[in-house]
Amino acid sequence: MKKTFLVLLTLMCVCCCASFADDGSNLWLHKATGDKAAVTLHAKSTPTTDIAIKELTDGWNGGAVNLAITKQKGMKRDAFSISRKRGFVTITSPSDIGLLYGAYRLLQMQTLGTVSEDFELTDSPFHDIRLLNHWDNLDGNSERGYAGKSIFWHVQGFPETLGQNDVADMRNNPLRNTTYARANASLGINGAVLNNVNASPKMLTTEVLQMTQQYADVLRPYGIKVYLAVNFSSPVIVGGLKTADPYDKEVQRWWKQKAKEIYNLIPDFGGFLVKANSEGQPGPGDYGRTHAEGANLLASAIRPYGGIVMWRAFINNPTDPDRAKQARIEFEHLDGQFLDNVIIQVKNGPIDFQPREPFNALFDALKLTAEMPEFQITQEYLGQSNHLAYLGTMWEEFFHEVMPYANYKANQLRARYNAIAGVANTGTDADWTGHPLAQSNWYAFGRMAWNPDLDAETIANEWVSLTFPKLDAKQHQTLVAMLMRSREAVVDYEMPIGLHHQFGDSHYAPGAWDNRPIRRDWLPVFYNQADAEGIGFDRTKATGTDATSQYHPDFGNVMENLSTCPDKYLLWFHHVPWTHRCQSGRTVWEELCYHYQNGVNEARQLQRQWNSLEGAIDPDIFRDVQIRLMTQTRDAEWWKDGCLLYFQSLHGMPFPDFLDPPVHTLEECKHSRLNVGLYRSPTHEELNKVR
Ligand code: GCW
Repeated sequence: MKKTFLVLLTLMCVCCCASFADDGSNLWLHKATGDKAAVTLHAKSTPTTDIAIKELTDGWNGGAVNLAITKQKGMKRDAFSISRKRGFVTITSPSDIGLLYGAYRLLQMQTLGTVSEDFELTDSPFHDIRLLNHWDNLDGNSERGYAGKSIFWHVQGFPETLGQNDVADMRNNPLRNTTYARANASLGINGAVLNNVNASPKMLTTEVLQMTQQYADVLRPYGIKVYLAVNFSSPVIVGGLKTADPYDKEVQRWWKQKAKEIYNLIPDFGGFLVKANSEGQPGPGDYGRTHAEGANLLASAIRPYGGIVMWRAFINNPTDPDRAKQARIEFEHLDGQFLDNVIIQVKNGPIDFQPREPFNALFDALKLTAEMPEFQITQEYLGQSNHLAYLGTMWEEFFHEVMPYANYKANQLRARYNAIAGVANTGTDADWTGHPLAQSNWYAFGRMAWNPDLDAETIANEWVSLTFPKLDAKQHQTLVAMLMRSREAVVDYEMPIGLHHQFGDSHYAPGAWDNRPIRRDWLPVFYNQADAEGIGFDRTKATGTDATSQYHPDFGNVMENLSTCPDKYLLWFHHVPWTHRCQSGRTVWEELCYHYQNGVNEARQLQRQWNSLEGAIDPDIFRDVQIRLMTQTRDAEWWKDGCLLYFQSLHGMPFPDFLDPPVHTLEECKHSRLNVGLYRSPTHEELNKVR
């Protein structure tokens, strides 16, 4: 009796621990079923097929599985087919990585409940290169990272103390590393730039290259290539040369030598990502050379090995009074001058990852040069890891614009390299992304990189089912609804009707009044152009900066014309009087009030919806998100009060009746330090200590 009781108690403990031990670290990955599936491989075994077999053996509970390599004409290397006949599953692909992708898809379908007795499907990625860009620094910090420290680099006092044991999380914590690799592979993400685009020249030292090699070895079996962001001055700083001029023979030799060293260590090294002559970074412009001359220097060094150079179009130097026009101005005239292993990496919008931007007019401007979009998964301007902002809806909007108006698909398909990148939101926090629900953004990026035709809601449904499989239908719908409205809520309180870049220094708190003596085109007042008469940034051909002409007329003319410009872009393209009537029928002043209020209301609604899930979600995660949502509502109020009181101070009009009266004064808002004391989720190590 005593023994039975003890066994029962132990069992209860195990069950309780199992159900309460969810720290979010498993992401959307399936859990082992306990059964062992019979998996047969009809191909040469590789480390990648070993992983596929293990995943299926542990995770699949629907009968035997066959894995086979089949070469089919016209089938992409990463594509796969899955068929199930009389309960017997066969996965085929031209490659081992395709088999792994197929295995993950099958396991996802199992959790989603979409496996039927007989079915057949084939899937193939649209983009060939699907990358995460980690803005991680060697010292362990991550630029615009809000989920703890870098998962790659924790090098104290680099390089003096660099020793064999001085390695990052990846090696110290293999389980966690494998999760990173599995998570990416489960989505088809096949590359990672391991460091910040504001790149330390030390990345190209032999010590760091050796560490990079270790990452490459861990990630390779999962089909993930490593890439590095490099500093254009590396030949000077690391190589000790006098110049980094692309036309200098020594410099050319240095890059060739470096490429050789890298490929000796990492034969499948992906290539370089470069931020040049932007925000203080060195570049070919320092020597009177063009971006093409700079990019080709690096591209020719790694071309023999099959490497690529991703050259960023984010050239944030004041060469035109309107920053929104800059990328196109800088690159259009260089079309045709780049080597064919150079891809121009273009932020989705023309300014800088704002909560809503029209697409960057550089897309479709280049006819002979490959371009790739850069999304920002980390929420630099969308409440960081405090606010819920599911970005699937933002990227869906991007693809809906860029496909018809910038020939997106045709341009991608004609290029030798067809790629897409997302700035990662990963860090050492136990749940990887700071905000537990921000995992959905990593997931959505991967899914859309694979298939840009997927809609945000389908992806949200998938993610919720995979991450919270125990929710009932109503709870599931509640969470999906939260995700689907969340980004628009942030837009409402941070940039209603196209009013962009209203951030204080931290890119977090409101700063509509900010007029410090710094670069004008970094300041909110420059972008709102608000005064007693009106508000908005005039980018029309008729009276403004003429950014509208950079677009295809089918898009540009609609934006140019005040009567056709949609309200969501009104203040992006137009400067209008406060009394201007929006398409909604309200005046601009009323419309702004309406959206700020709506943003607060929506934030409150998110709180209510989340609270209704109490008991259905792991208590730690529930509480974590609950606190973040409180912060979000508080911040939405600061945004509403701060911006509206400031605009009112310019024109003196009363608030409409529907507006909740402010609870802060303008002075308070000006001195709010919202970004101080951000709620931070615990790291993996911290959680392990308390458990
Ligand atoms: O969005 C801005 C960020 C910088 C970033 C830069 C860029 C890596 O505020 O932190 O630097 O863009 O994209 O290069």
